[in-house]
Amino acid sequence: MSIDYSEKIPNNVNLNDDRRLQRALEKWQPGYLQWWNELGPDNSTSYDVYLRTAVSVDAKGWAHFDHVKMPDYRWGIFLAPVEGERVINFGQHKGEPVWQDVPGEYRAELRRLIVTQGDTEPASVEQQRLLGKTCPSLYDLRNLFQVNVEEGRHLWAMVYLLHAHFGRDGREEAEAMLERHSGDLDKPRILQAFNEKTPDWLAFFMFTYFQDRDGKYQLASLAESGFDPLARSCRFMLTEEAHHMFVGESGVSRVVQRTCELMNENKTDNARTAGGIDLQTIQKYINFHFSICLDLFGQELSTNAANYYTQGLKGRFLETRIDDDHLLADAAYQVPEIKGDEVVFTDASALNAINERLRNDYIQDSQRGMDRWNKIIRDAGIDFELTLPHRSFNRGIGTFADVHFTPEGQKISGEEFEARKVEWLPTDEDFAYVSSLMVAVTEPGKMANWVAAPKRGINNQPIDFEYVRFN
Ligand code: BYC
Ligand code: FE
Ligand code: FE
Repeated sequence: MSIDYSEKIPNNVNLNDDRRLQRALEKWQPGYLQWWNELGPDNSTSYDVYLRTAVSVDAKGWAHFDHVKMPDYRWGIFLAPVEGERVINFGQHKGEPVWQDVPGEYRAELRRLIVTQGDTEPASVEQQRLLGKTCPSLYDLRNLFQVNVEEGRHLWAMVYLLHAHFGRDGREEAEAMLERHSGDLDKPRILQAFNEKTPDWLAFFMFTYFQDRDGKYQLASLAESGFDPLARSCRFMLTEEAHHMFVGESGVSRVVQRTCELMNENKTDNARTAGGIDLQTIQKYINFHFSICLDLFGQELSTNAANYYTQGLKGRFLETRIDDDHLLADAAYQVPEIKGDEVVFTDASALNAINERLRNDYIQDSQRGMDRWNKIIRDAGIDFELTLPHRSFNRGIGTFADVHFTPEGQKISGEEFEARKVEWLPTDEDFAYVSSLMVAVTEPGKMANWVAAPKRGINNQPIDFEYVRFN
């Protein structure tokens, strides 16, 4: 089914057939646009950007490229199509047909999951608001805006579910999505990592590598939901998430590559002396972003997560590929615990450990990019290895909150952590240095000195294509 862009709200959910819902969403739309103008990409209103817009949800239609004026981007509502006779694959309703409407007894839980998911989307746009001013290239500027408009659409996806399935309190939650803001002292975003700053492009690449990857794992778990409209929204969102993570992985790759080039050309082991970002600083950024993203999975043992699972609302990553009974009543799963100065893994209820299992899937996946970045360093003949910090390092949620560990996983005192954190986390001075490199490069095909060119352009266009036209 192709999407009609002449409609006020493009959609593949037959919005025309439900006038009340259509009117409610049209009432929300001006507030959304106002939010985008005030807290979306700074100063971008007059730009023509080479964007990918979904014109339908099938394989051919969701990647249509053209120059679009940013405020004219059509945020629409797209759900992946209904799959014949889908059944719930886990929990106490296993084997029953999926729900097209919200089951009354799970209303509060579903609303909470949808609100938490929805809240992260505009938060990330707010966090990235100022980056356009200092883009390292037109190619990168375009990617930033692509990510931003899609996160805006992800908010639309969750707001649609709230409006369509939760009546008045759904509409109130949709309003509140535009009232909470990243970093706001009175009304912050719900999850802490979405209140942090994304002050420079190295942070942006880390964000899209690590934080959007949390999006991948959470969306994949919600794509298993017995509440079918949520599952189908998330399935379509996942197709876009892949590009966000590509921006992150290739972005860090290009920084690492440029750093190595500068080190070799200038025969130095500190790329800063050659105007690049030194490997130590890259490591500190990894330490920060990875550790705050581990918090996004919640506590190691969570009755919330156990309930969501048993109720059939949120599954595990690739639930149907897991070879067990999908009920987990008596199953065990290893979770970390602090015994004296050691972190040990002990058996716990697999149901209560659903968050921890997803975190482990995420950690494994995060390592893959690290391996690729390390190969670039090795191939350059440089003796340095980037590593993921231990799961206990710099944590704010769960077992490791309120205790202190080194990135290697050694328990230390709070005083020692305070004294040594300059070795592990970006300092004001590191941020100031990286920030000093952030100058806008807007000539087609040119790159800032601290980052290598991408291997290829977007949609087979050359690297020096005019991805953004300033008017
Ligand atoms: N910060 O029982 P627990 C994305 C709270 S990213 C602050 O373990 P649960 C994107 C928790 O709410 C994907 N608070 O929690 C990426 C609970 O509060 P109450 C976003 C936190 O529910 C980039 C208490 O601590 N989607 O899409 O099992 C760009 C006890 O915790 C945090 C989702 O997250 C935290 N980090 O697990 C754009 C999916 N962690 O009950 C977009 C929906 C926990 O004591 N969310 N708390 O008041 C969920 O499934 C769950 O809410 C969580 C938490 C997995 C996040
Ligand atoms: Fe998203
Ligand atoms: Fe994303």
